[in-house]
Amino acid sequence: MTALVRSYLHLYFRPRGQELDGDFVYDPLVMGLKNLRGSHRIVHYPPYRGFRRAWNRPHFTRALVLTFIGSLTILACSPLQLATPAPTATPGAAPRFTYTIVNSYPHDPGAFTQGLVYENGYLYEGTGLRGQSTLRRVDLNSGEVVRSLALDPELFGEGITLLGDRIIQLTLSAGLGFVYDRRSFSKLEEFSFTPEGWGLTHDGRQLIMSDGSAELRFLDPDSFQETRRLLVTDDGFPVSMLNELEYVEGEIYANIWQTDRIARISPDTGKVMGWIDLTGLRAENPRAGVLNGIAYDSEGRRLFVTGKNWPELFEISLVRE
Ligand SMILES: [Ca+2]
Repeated sequence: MTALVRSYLHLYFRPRGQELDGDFVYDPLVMGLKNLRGSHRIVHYPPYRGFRRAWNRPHFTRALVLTFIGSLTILACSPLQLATPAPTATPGAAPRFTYTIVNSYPHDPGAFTQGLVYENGYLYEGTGLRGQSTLRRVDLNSGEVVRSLALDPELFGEGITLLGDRIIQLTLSAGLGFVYDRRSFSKLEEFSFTPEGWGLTHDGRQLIMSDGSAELRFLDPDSFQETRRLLVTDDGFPVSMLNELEYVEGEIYANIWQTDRIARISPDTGKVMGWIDLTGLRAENPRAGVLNGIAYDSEGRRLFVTGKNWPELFEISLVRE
């Protein structure tokens, strides 16, 4: 090691004009350059000064290589690296919660659940898949579908929310949303948005929608114009695949697509304030898909969850780990 350091010092601080014969034989980097450039170009300098001479000197080229390697190292440690999305739904420092089942209710196993809300003993559910998408009102206790509206078979239904007397429903990729009368399900108006519609909820003032990214969009509930975006992060890392949403006691709950986790998100900062792990809740029924339905009874303070084609819907209470 000492000989190697001495050889580098000799290479950098040797008297001007001294040739490299004999030096590069124990310098691994110069040896590498020798192989790349040919030894005759290392040993024999052109007889003039200037950039070309400097360029042809191996220590100049080596400095370029070292600068390049150093730049890569700095880049690897830079904040840009920290901005790289973390694996979806990997919990960071936020508190973790598991659950206990308080009640279970029948749920239509044919319902590809994409949106879920609760009011006055009924669930309002939006289902997906082209040709099977619906908006439905479901009796909580019996699971009976008491009203159903089929969407155009070309459309893929997504998230829904209930705001006053209106039900608002998104579609996946058509850029189209619908507003219905809550009681009759008659269509009141349509609106457009970009890029995709996934989950939908509201905070009493604005609609909040997800699109599968790590950003939530806030929309004016009358004009449907975007008013704000919120980047959701956990321990500094963006959390993508935000799906079905529910506004619960001042927090935004979000299913993380294709996982058994729900993120509890601060609507002010976008930080994940807690993770709910629902592992084990999904039925062993082979038709049952991923967790994808959160509804909250704000009067009874009951939290309901279900999933795509799950045969049951659960009321759960959270348990801090
Ligand atoms: Ca919901």
